[in-house]
Amino acid sequence: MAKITLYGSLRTPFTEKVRRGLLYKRLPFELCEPTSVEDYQRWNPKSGMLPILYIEDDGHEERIEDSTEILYALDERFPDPPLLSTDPTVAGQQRQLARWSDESFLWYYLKYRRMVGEGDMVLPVASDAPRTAPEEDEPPSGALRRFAAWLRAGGTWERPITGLQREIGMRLDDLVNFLGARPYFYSEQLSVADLCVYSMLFTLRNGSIPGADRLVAVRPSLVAFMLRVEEATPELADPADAAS
Ligand SMILES: N[C@@H](CCC(=O)N[C@@H](CS)C(=O)NCC(=O)O)C(=O)O
Repeated sequence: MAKITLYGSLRTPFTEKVRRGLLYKRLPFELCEPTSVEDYQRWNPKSGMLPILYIEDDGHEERIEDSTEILYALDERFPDPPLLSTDPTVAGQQRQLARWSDESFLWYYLKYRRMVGEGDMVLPVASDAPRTAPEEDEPPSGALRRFAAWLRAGGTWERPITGLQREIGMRLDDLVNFLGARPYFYSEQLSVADLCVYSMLFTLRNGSIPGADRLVAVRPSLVAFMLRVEEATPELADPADAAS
């Protein structure tokens, strides 16, 4: 049996996505969360990015990075249950939605960070680890700040955060439409698309962007979808539950 270790912070959608993928496939694994910025480079010397998955089998170690790529690699290696439909048209839709979800929600998150003046990502580490406070710039004058806000809002007086929430709400409506009456996106079975969408909704629900938790909560079909994914990916209470 392969030894699987997932390195990454559970505060990010990317690690949560892979964790759920492993649970769905009932694969036992160890989770190691970073406690310092150095852990990123140590666990992934190639790019310094987490999550990364190590699979050790018969003395051979494979390292896979990028959460969605990890899911595809897991699916090739442990195909049951599959993470893509056997129908190539549906599989194409699932791949496309996975990509759309990864890109669009990250884009909104980065937009929010820029909006609050924290453009550079602070690497997530376990909450008890020491953090360095970002250096504070001189605050701009009142008139300049108002003008910058007006520009950010596309020449309207809508507060930037309200505009962002409105845009995220529209993306969530897109998801409601894509899902329709099916239990999962484009299929009766869970796929890579569902794990990608779930992880983004999970992060929105956890307050990564102010007000986004409510945007999810007021869309019952997305709330029910999240519950369905959680039920399909229960924790491995005991190694005996795991696939052999
Ligand atoms: N596309 C990657 C994104 C992962 C990612 O952005 N990880 C961030 C933490 S949230 C990271 O490791 N950043 C390290 C760095 O930028 O040096 C994935 O899906 O895994």
